Amino acid sequence: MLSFKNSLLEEWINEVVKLCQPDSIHLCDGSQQEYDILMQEMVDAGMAISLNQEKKPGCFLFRSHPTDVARVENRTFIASKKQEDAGPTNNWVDPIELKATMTKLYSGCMKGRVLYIIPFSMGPIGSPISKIGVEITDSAYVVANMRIMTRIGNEVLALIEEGWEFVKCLHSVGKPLEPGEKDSTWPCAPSIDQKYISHFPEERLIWSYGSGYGGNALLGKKCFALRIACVQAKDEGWLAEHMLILKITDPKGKIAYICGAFPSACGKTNLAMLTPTVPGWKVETIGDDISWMKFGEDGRLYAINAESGFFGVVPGTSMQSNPAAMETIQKNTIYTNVGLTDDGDVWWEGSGIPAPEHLIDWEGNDWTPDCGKTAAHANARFTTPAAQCPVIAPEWEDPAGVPVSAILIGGRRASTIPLVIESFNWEHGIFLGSIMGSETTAAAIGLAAGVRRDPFAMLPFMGYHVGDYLQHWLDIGKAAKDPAKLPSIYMVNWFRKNEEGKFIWPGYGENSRVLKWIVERAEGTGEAVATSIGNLPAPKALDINGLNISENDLEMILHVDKEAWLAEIDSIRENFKSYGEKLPPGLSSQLESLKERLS
Ligand code: GTP
Ligand code: SPV
Ligand code: MN
Repeated sequence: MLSFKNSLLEEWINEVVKLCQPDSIHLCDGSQQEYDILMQEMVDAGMAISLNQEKKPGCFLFRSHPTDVARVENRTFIASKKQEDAGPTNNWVDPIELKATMTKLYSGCMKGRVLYIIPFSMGPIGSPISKIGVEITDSAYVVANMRIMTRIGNEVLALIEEGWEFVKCLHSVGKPLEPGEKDSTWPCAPSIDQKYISHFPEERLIWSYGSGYGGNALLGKKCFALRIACVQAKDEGWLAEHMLILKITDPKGKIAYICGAFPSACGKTNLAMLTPTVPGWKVETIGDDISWMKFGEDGRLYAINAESGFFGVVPGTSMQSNPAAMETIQKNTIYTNVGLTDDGDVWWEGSGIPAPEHLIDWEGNDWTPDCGKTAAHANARFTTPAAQCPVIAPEWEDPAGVPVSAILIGGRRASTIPLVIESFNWEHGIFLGSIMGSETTAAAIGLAAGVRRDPFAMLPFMGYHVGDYLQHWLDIGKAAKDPAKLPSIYMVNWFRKNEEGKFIWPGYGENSRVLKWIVERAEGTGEAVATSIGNLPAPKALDINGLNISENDLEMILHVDKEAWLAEIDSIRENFKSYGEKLPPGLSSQLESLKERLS
């Protein structure tokens, strides 16, 4: 029996211990020494590879099981008491039934393993916007990743002992060990239908079983900071969103903070760390994945980064595309599912470094450039401390957060959506957020290719009914003391393609040209033309000085394709219909007005 001053914590932990039957228990203090010991144990057990210490000091490589490589959306459940509260976009199971199923799985599931207790804070410890969780897990890999991605250990436990509320997060890889059985290098449940990523929103409870990867297992991230937190946010009048946060400084030194919602693997990390190509402008990072926003005393929305590390997509990361990320991941970084070179370094596709003649691929097999397979998995990830990022903003951990001037929303759209659209007003902005779509990526397993609607990039992360979620965004607008202080909302699209299937817009650092126009709009100097879909940059308002783009291409990415938009309207209407009665009426009338403006 473990004992704590906080009786809720004590009861819960002892209940879990009794159910899961671990061999031993480890309460994480969060120290460097603890991290080092865990890493050494995993290296000794053959689960981790310590990389070449001269090239990559403090870095490790893990290879996951080939079936356990990304989030599993079809095994992710919102078990609210009533099905209608989960809504049409979530997998719902009755909580009593789900608990019965999972209790059987959890029975004895930690046999032969250590049960780790991780007290963690999402957001700076003690900030009025932060919240606390406790993850119980049987994975040392999870402990190591949580230590980078969140603030863990004694300081957080002290707050819980003082009586702070905490979210209960239970995780098991789902692979108990028989006496004497040798562990595998990446234990997980043997089949996909034994994996459960379950959320009980009314109880603020998470039960995850069977996967050790990313958002399935690091429960502070998508499970808590988005799916549970967005329910808390609705109840308490704030926002928990899948957004990067960046700081931008203009040549005169004027600062603005911008949040951006993009679906998984659609460019948040890259945008958050961008190196502007427009002279005199500077971008610094506050966060790259999760933004929690609350109204401040002055009536503005203030955002914090809920995390303290980056769990970023590796393939495509290079000195060309994202030098700041490249610099960040040279030390103290965990790599999962990339290639291992013969000299103990890492390699991946799109690294900008020529492929070595031989390496060991992410599945542990010999690899040569002509072998027909990629060395890294498409959803290979780095886990790296945010504090190491060369462009992290000094105020990134300010407990008060940063005041948000603009919100970007965008996905991967080969056609239809122009480079940037400014919303007419808050309600129109929420409408644009509600109709967001994106081509699917490798960040989740088993998604059909093609465009899917992904409102505010939250489709896989909404802990409640999509209609109520969109209504909450509208309510936030109504709750603003001074509507003029609400952030302006912009839809962007870096991914429009030409007839040859090539991206028209160069993207990455060149996206600073769009940010510049947005900042100038806020300052009152940027010029726009009103169109049927929203305000677009006036001719010449977008700074393309020094950019190698043809007139024709520029026209194409700023063009309002009426035919395509009319087709889009039909598809949006279908989608809205699937939301049922809870679709906010304001959004259907936005759709009808759009149709009128287009015809
Ligand atoms: P999650 O961590 O899954 O939430 O992803 P993310 O939204 O942070 O995406 P990330 O920045 O890691 O980018 C994912 C992929 O998109 C990478 O392969 C990038 O190279 C690519 N990408 C990012 N920005 C751009 C851009 O401006 N243009 C183009 N063409 N590709 C981009
Ligand atoms: C995403 O898929 O949006 C991610 C990676 O940020 S994961 O943490 O696995 O969800
Ligand atoms: Mn993400």
